[in-house]
Amino acid sequence: AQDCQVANIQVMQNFDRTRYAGTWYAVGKKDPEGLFLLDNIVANLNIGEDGKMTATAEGRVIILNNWEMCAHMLATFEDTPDPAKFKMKYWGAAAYLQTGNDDHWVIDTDYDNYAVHYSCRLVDSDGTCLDSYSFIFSRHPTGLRPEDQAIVTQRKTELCLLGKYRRVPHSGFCQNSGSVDQ
Ligand code: DAO
Repeated sequence: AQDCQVANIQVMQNFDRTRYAGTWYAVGKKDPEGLFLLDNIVANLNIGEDGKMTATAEGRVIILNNWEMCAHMLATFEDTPDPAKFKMKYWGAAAYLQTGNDDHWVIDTDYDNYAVHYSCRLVDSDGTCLDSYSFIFSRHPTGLRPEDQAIVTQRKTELCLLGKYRRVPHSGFCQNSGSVDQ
């Protein structure tokens, strides 16, 4: 059973950042307030020679109400005492894109097929999360393998976010068009 307390959320045990590195396609997303990345979201995670994790990411966004583009984002990760919990500082390659400092928690991954990410931006006074976002990542842009879907559904339930995700399409937008800031 889950009590929806942010402090009680279970994260990946014995997390291995080296195996987490590489390309992940967002195939599902629970949006935060003031949603930013819409779809065609691809993250590339790197481990530097100093062992620190960094990322580049791209995704389709709409800014200034009506301007559709492919956002190129950069992120650095600060370690915490829990190896699966990071503080992620992110900014856009262009100054008008979103910047922020969010938690980046790896809830579960098999490293080769799926990963469940979670970030709570605002903890309520009762200990539950008031504003969260979560990515379901796949190594495959086509989506999750059927055998991974049950475990991902279980993790969504434990995060108290079951039913709050949407599918993230990959239409090739960030390959084919729209990049004004690279
Ligand atoms: O879409 O509103 C939103 C939340 C996403 C925040 C931007 C994150 C950019 C960096 C992503 C790195 C992914 C590992």
